[in-house]
Amino acid sequence: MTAGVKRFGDGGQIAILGAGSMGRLWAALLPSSRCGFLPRLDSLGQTAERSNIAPEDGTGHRGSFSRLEGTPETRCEYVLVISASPDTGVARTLVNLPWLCSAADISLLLVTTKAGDTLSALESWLPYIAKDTPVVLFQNGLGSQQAVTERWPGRPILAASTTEGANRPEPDVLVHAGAGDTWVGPLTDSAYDYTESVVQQLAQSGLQVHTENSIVQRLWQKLVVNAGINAFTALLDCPNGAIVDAPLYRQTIDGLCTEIAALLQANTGERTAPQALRKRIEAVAKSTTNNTSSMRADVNAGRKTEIDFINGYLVQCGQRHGIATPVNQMLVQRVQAL
Ligand code: KPL
Repeated sequence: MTAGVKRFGDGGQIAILGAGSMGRLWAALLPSSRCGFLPRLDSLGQTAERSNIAPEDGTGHRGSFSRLEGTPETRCEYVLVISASPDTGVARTLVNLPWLCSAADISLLLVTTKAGDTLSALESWLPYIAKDTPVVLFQNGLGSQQAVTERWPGRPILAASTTEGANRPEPDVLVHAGAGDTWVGPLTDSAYDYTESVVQQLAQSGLQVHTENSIVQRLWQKLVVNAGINAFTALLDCPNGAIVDAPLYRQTIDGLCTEIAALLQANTGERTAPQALRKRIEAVAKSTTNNTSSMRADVNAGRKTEIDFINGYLVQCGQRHGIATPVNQMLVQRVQAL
């Protein structure tokens, strides 16, 4: 083993917190014998007290539970559809995963909750999970990652940025709509030594997973694209590719890119011309032309959106740096009013 590189037991469980599209995609593709979902304790009332799980104490004891009140007794079952390609056609697999019934054996935690739910989901589970278990945050946007590292600075916390496309047209069907790449990198000091090992574990899914030591920079790159696409698709209720011809987009995109360029420079030191940002946004809108963005899907399903962690995060950065952000503010207000 390379000095300074930490490995975690191959026999340990990979736990997934958040059974949305991204969580289900990883759950479907990682080795099923090692993988399972964690139920949301906070949505199950005071079950932690009433069941026999107890936070890690001095003796290293972490309890297990036979069944949490409200936890589905059955395994989580859904159909994974690998999108059609002319060569392969459509592949369908029935995926059947357990809800994990013990926190004692978790050697890697993937957090695929919505950005706004991340802190509370971790608040309820981390007391039961070993302090040296790496935690990988998959949230869109920025802001939730900082909240987690401020709350648990001593834990190995990593972030992932992915371009995998997945959606759930029906509750029990997951469509892997587009193959992409996933970058994983450390957020806290103690996470550096775990990065290679986490990347290797995630690569067992067969997806393209890479190490990214400047993960915050990469999260910013994704934020730029989400800030330029998601709110417009939600407001116009259209697929990604259709925004570029809409008057709302055409009238505001240059102002938006000017704001983002100034914020990028102030926060990361990166100097990119607003026109180059617009090109980047439109390239992604065109390459995902028929996709429903995550924000449009949230609005249409009546869920809370991630606007606070996308354009809302940019507004907050503007306030910190004294940079005016009228277009971002307009998008936040209009999405919040939907
Ligand atoms: O990441 C996305 C999202 O929907 O959140 C984009 C890039 C817009 C693709 O749909």
